[in-house]
Amino acid sequence: MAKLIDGKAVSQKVKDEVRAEIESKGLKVGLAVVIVGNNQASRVYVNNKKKACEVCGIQSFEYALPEETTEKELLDLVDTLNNDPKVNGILVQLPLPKQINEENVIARISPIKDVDAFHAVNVGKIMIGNYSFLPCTPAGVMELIHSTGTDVTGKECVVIGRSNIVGKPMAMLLLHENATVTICHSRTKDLAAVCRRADILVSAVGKADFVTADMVKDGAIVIDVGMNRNAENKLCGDVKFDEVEPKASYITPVPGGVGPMTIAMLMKNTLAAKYLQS
Ligand code: L34
Repeated sequence: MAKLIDGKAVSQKVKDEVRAEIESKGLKVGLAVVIVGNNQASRVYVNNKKKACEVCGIQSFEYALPEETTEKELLDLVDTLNNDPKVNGILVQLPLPKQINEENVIARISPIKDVDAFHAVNVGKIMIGNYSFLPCTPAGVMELIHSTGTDVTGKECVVIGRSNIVGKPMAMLLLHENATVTICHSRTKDLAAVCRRADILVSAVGKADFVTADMVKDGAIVIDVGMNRNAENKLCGDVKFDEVEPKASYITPVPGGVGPMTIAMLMKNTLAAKYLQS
């Protein structure tokens, strides 16, 4: 029987710390949240981010733009937010409608307001190990691993997925803590065998029921970054929870695992941005 890692509780602790610091120092901190179009999941995530801002005493400024927004219009908004002193952090929720090039938008955000840590400058700094912001989802995963009392040093860690947003930075953060890291992807040969080596298995694939019991070593820590809908439109992760849970030592649920942590780390980054700018 695995112990469940309570992402809600760990994220609440992080948010409490952010709030306590903002209150005790009397800081004025602002986050601009930009959402383009009518993606339902994005709407939920953005609402959760706004709620978290309230909990932390961060002022949120929402910009909800229509589906047909042009790239130029969005880039102009980013310029305005870059120059607005009340805005310490800029978050442009992804994915964006297809007429807008995400790379161009990310590149336009001032690196000192880039609370997602998606800008090439911040990605580069993370790679060197000298960073201002950590990417929210991977940083949240590290917090969840720490919450189990596990020392990552020397552990075999396997990350499934190689996206710029999760897989690649995830591997880097594990490496910074002296793990032996393997990144798997769609071309990996004998994925199950590679995963079975993992003391810590992080799945960021985006497919329901992708991680099955035969891919998990007895006693492994299993972190599920997936955020999928199954056939009944129910939210579920990448991990076939019912069969993997008995083998794992610790496992994250979906919902209530990595998702809330992503948001808590965004709050932390927004506070860090405030310091960076003052
Ligand atoms: N720019 N785009 C940008 N930054 C990000 O960090 C994200 N991400 C991903 C999608 N696009 C982004 C998020 O915010 C995924 N993501 C995210 C954030 C929060 C939650 C899920 C994904 C979340 O709140 N999850 C809840 C359940 C939500 C529900 O009920 O649908 C949970 O408990 O997991």
